[in-house]
Amino acid sequence: MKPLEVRRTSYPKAQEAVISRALELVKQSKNPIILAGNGVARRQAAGHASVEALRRFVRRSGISATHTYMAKGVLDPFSPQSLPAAGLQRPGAELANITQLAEADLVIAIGYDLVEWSPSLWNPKRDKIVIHVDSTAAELDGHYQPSVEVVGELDESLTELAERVEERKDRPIRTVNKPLAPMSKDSPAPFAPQQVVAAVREALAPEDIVVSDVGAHKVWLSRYYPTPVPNTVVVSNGLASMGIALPGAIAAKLVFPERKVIAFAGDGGFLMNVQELETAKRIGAAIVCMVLVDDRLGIIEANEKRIFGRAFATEFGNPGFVELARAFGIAGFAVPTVRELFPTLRRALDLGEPALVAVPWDHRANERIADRMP
Ligand SMILES: Cc1ncc(C[n+]2csc(CCOP(=O)(O)OP(=O)(O)O)c2C)c(N)n1
Repeated sequence: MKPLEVRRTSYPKAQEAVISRALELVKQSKNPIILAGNGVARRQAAGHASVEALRRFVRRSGISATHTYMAKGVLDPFSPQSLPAAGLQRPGAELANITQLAEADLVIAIGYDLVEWSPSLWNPKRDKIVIHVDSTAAELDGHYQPSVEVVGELDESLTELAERVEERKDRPIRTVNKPLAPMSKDSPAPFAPQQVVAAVREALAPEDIVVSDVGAHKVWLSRYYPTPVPNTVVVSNGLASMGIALPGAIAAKLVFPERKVIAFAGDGGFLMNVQELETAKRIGAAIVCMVLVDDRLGIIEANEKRIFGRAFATEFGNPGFVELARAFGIAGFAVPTVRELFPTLRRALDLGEPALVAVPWDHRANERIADRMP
């Protein structure tokens, strides 16, 4: 039986008058901001034309931009106009880092999915003017009542907006995307999230892929992993199902066999679908599973402590992950010091067969997850 043919819906062009109205609102606004969502990267059939057009719109308008975790790669991470990613479902948490969003009078939401990151978190007082730019009409919500809906093919609408927006070079740039302070390479285990994320970035080329699981590690990866190429960081946010990293990485490897693929998972989420190591071995999917070992459901523990002042039953015992990998017939690596993390990752990635790297992970940073980023 042949697989069904992939069919692509094409949407009509956005109305001229609507685009003009949107640009008028941009002109009148004092503190506009762009909030890009995963819709910008989803329709790869357009060859990332939407991403190119979005980046041009950002550059020409001079407006700073943030994006949700699931939209990693849609903005140029090295542009001073790019703000940190947002996606943690906790009031105030991301606004502490993205003050421009807190202060904005106008939000241009592009390809934004409100299920991923609720508008109540960025528009708590419902006082922001919203421009909705997407291929379909807005899903309405008390905190998401667009004044204008630019509905049409995203790449076409963005090209039009980029072309016609007033070119500005005088807008304030207050980026907080500072490079990370160098950390001692000699630190013993467990390793700080920033160190681990930096090692992953160093080990992978821009086109390579990371599939994240769900937990505190997802937040650290989304915030600290510079992503120049769209669809190279796959994050399950919004409904956020744990257990996605390992099967997701196998799928990514099947689609892009020439790219390196890492499954980036907490110990809790990894063990939910650990049986898929057998699949990876059987079908020869050369993925690398990074298991972030902290013997607890990290984000849940941090939330319980914050809300109730203590945590209940969030710690658990783990199997020896190196032995577990070997029991599945795949290579397993331990990483005793952070200095060895990068070379170990490289070795695992170069094996050409599935491998597991057990990474001692410092969960203490989770308690500061809602604070301003260093
Ligand atoms: C299938 C599923 N069950 C439960 C949850 C709720 N949940 C979200 S994060 C989390 C803990 C994740 O722990 P771990 O995988 O160890 O990652 P860490 O937070 O330590 O980085 C839980 C239980 C979920 N998102 N998905």
